[in-house]
Formats: sequence, structure tokens, C-alpha cells
Amino acid sequence: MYAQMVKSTGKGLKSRKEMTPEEGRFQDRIDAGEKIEPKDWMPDGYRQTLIRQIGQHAHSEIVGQLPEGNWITRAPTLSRKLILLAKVQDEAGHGLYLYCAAETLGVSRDELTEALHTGRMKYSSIFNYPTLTWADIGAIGWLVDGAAIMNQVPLQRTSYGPYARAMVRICKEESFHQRQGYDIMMKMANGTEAQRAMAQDALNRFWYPSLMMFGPSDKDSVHSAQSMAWKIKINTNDELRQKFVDQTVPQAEYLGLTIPDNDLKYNKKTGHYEFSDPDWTEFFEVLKGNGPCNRERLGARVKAWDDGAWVRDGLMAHAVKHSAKIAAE
Ligand code: FAQ
Repeated sequence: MYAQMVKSTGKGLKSRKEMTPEEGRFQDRIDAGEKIEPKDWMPDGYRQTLIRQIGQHAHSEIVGQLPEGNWITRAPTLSRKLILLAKVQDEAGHGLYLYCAAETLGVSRDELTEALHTGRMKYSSIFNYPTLTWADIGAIGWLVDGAAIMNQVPLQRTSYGPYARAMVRICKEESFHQRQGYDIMMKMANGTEAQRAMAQDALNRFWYPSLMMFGPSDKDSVHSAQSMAWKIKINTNDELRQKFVDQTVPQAEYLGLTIPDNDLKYNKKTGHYEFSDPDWTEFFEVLKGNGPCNRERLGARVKAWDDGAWVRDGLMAHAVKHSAKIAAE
């Protein structure tokens, strides 16, 4: 179902000798830490890799509204409802900044949307899991936004200017999102027996899918080497996953909740936690479209797009009338 829309090099890294003079000068700029801007020359693979990553990122923000949106009408208090509404609205904004950043690379918003709807582009695996209880909203804020921040903070230093700048604002907002999630978890973990059990259950279900957000292990990561040479990615998938575990385990301990991993242990020598890998077979199945909610999520996006056709048609008709009026003046 999910063939990739655009392939980056996929052929391994070019040595300096193999690079054309233009590619060599481009790599020098990257190595010197310069930002690449939309009108600058760039290798086609760099452009295509960015379109793939930024587009996938944008789609994730948009599809990511669905699991949380599921709880807006059922939030336990008016205050929680307002906060969740604002958070979901922020995610829509993040999607828009990212689509704009992708557009600077010469791809249209319609092309990206079409690629998502026909399964040629991906969105984050995490959003194919259901939100069964209110505690899941806490777990998403705490773990999913926590993982998103861990991945996105380094992306503020990514080599492509428009992407790096979009990340600055997104990261600020994601920090609030993470706090609201942790705040929900604190309330639940310190609540009644039933609430505590709900919080533990949410952690049990979201732990491994959150670890999967960082992508396959480094040995299976197709794009990391080239993306890191181009400074599109700053860290490998495993580096970020480790940082996330190191940050999150003490937070779970503070909540009095148990990470669902019997092999989790702190290694004093390395200063890092050792942990079990997620089930990579499950991860690749989700990527193929076979996760618990893939069909539902994509179906909801396609329906929203079709239902909104009259709004787009109306806006286009208005724009045509408006420009005709200006031309006649
Ligand atoms: N899900 O070679 P790599 C958020 C694919 S934002 C689906 O390692 P790469 C905010 C990958 O595309 C969350 N597919 O790939 C929020 C490739 O397939 P392809 C989104 C995945 O690109 C919170 C193949 O596997 N964040 O959550 C995933 O170098 C709460 C091989 O992998 C971003 O997108 C996955 N988890 O590294 C919203 C951050 N992982 O395309 C609402 C930007 C890998 O060749 C509520 N993206 N794949 O067919 C990145 O940093 C990178 O793209 C990675 C993957 C790290 C995700």
C-alpha cells in the first residue's frame, strides 16, 4: 500500500571523487554549516529526500489530529476540553507550516495530499493506534509529543532553511503539548485505583509504538547515512530512541508507573538505560497499511477532503471573480 512517492539516492553515499563540481560545492556548504535556501542549487536527491521527509512530517501532524480529536467531545472537564482543542488546533498549524516548507521545494500541496490519499506517502506509524481511554490522551502528550520533540529539536539545525525555521516554532508548541500530557498522567496516576490502572494501561499500549516513531534500527534505516551527510538528519534513529528512553524512564518512575519492559535496566557504566526493541515485524506491518487503524485514519482524511470540496470550489470561484474585478478596474 505504501510505496514511496520519491526515492532519495538509495544508492549509498557518493565519494568526493564521484561528485560533480556542483555537488562538491553543495557538500562544502553543508559541511560549513550553511543553510540551503529554496532558490539555491541543490542535488535532486536532496530535494526529493526533503520532500519525502517534510511531506511525511506534515501528513503526520494532520493525521495525528484524529486520535486526539476522538476525545474532544468526551474530555472530563471543560478546562481539559479547551486545552485539548487548542492542542489539536496547534497540530493543524504545524501541518500547515510544514506543507508550506515542502512547497518551497517545488511540490504543490495538492500533489502531497493526493500522494497521502493514494497511499504513496506515509505518515507516522504512531497514529495508527487507537485512543481507547482518556488516559491515552495523557500518554500521547507525554510519550508521543515527547518523542516528537526529541526528534524535532535537532531538526531546528537541519540544513534546509525553511524546514529548520518551521521547527523552531513547532518545538516551542510541542513542549506545551508534552506538559499537558504529563499533567493528565499525574492526575490519573495520583487518582483512584481505576484511574491509576487506566494510566498504566495507556503506558503499556503506547510505550513500544512511541519507540517505533524514531524509525527502524540504524542497521535497517535506508536513508540515514545520506540524510546525515546532507544534515537533513542530525542524529541516527537509535541515538534519538536512546535519548528518549533515558529521559522518559525517570518520568515514569516519578508517576509511579512501570515501563512495560522486563529487561529495562540502568547501566551505570554507560549512563544509559538498556531496553527491549519494539516488535519490528509489527512496525513494518503498520507501514504496509496493516496497523489497527490505518484504514480508518486514511478513510477519515479522504472523507474530510471530499466533504470539503465545496469550500475549495467556493474559494476558487471567489478568487476568480475577485481577480476579474481587479483586472476590470
Ligand atoms: N512511521 O530510512 P529511515 C508528531 C519509514 S510528528 C512511518 O530511517 P528516515 C507530532 C521511512 O519513511 C511525528 N514510516 O527513514 C504530533 C522510510 O520509508 P520510505 C512525525 C516510518 O526518513 C504529536 C523507511 O521507514 N515526525 O508526532 C517511520 O531517514 C501528537 C526507512 O526509515 C516526523 O516525521 C515511522 N515512525 O527516518 C502530532 C519527523 N519511521 O519513505 C499529533 C521528521 C521510518 O523510504 C499528536 N522525520 N519510516 O518509504 C524524520 O525525522 C525521519 O523521517 C524519521 C525516519 C526519523 C521518522
